[in-house]
Amino acid sequence: MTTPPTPRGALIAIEGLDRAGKSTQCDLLLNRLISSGIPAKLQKFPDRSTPIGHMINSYLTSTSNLDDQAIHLLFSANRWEAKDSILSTLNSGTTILLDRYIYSGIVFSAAKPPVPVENPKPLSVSWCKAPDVGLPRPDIIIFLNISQEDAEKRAGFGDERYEKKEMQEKVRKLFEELRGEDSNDKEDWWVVNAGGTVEEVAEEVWRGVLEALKRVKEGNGEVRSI
Ligand code: FDM
Ligand code: MG
Repeated sequence: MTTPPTPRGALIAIEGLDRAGKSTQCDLLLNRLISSGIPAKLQKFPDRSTPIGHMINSYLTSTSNLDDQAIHLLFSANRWEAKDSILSTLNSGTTILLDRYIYSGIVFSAAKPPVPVENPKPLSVSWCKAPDVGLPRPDIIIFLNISQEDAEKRAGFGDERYEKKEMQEKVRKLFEELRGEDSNDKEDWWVVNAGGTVEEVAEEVWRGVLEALKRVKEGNGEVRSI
């Protein structure tokens, strides 16, 4: 008799605006999965620990400057360098929580104001999406949705490059566009009202996770691609 193969883990992306509570929810969720007997791991993007991640970190903390296109490709490369490890972790039966993924990658780059001389047009969503085509596709994207009003009630921004009100407003609009963009992708988005208490949000997030686990169980075992 052969033993049945280990079912693969689920790939769960957590996305949202700054101050929506992504990191808090990722930590809670990781603990809940593990204490429910579901092996799980957290993978944050950008992953600042790799050589590419170091370049991204110096850009975000404004110790270096880069073309909008060049930094965009570095964020994508930072995901590509994690691809094999993501796939082997999933295939070994461990669920992965992604704290930001290609969706942040698309909207933050496309939200940047055009540089007047060198780059007079904003980067288009389709241009921004292209380098990520082929990466593992999440089984669900849990989007922590927070109103402008609720976001403003929370603690202020830090000093990193994108932590400015105008940028965040554009990011909000672009996330909305992205969620409504393509009817094939629509079912991938699980929108959670992130304006509630930490516990209320965690409950809604958990329902999204159960949905992802169900999809994996009903699927053919393969990880889809972007
Ligand atoms: N960000 C994040 C991008 O611009 N592109 C990406 O591909 C990713 C993953 O980096 F402002 C932005 C979003 C945020 C900044 O993210 C740093 P954290 O979560 O604060 O480390
Ligand atoms: Mg940040």
